[in-house]
Amino acid sequence: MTGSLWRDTAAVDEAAAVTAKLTDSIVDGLLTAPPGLEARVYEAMRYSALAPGKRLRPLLVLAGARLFGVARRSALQVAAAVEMVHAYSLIHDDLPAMDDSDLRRGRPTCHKAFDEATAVLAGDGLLTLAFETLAHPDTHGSAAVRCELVTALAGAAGAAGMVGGQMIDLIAERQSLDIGAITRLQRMKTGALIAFSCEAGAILAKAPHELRLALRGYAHDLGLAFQIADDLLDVQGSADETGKPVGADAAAGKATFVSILGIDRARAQAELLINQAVAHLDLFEQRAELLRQVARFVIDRRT
Ligand code: GRG
Repeated sequence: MTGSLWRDTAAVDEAAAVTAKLTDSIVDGLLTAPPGLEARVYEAMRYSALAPGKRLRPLLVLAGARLFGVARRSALQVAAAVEMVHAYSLIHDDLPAMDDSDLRRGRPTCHKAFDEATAVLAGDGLLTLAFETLAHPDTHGSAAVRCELVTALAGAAGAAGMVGGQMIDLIAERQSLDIGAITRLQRMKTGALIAFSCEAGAILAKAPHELRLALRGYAHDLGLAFQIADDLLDVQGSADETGKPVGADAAAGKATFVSILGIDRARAQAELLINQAVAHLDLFEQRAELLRQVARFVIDRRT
């Protein structure tokens, strides 16, 4: 089964809209503010985690879980957890000590809407709540499965994954990296969380190793294609569409896939990666059609 790469726009858009609604309702429930003064940090967490975004990682969790018939509640708990980790990373990335950004998801960044200290705490609160959510019995009846999810997300989000990638990214502002080093940086910074999202359904279903490996292969190529699309949007997109400042990489003098390869070759590389990603899904046959469509969505997006 090779699967059509003609994007069924309506199917993906509907799946994305349903995913966003369901995931946001779980996050909303988890972020009910208590009556004390600490309500302010809940408000900041809600402001960022419920702001309009693509909810791509939750979509990957739900699409992956669907391959194995995982219970909806389990998949949604994981979708909410991964989105909270993503939201935390955006809050901290926007801080003056990092990217110093004023605009995110079409709104003032968390530290602009609140203040820097509150934004740091809101990120910390979202990160820790994500792990509490994975460890909750609603996520899975088996403690071993919950533990595996916690370990996998910690690996993806920590110094061997997203945090390590962000460290390299900060160093890249002062030191030029070649394409191999940039590829590694991006696999860690954005690819690791995308890979966790793709594999989570297999963990929940205790799926055979070879199926998990196939999803890892899909995620590996998808993550890089996502990053190239992001680099292209930074050059060709507008702040109105993306909801964040564009041209930031060039302004910071950072080497990206686009600055090294040029627009046409970067676009061709993203297409190649998407074809490779989809090829990993052959053994799931028709059941993986949504994941195939999501792959297309990732490089066709304007936001
Ligand atoms: C601060 C530990 C720490 C990590 C930050 C992911 C990250 C690391 C920074 C984000 C900076 C950035 C713009 C990276 C490019 C790729 C990316 C993650 C874009 C934002 O993700 P989308 O496009 O955003 O999925 P939405 O708003 O749609 O959820």
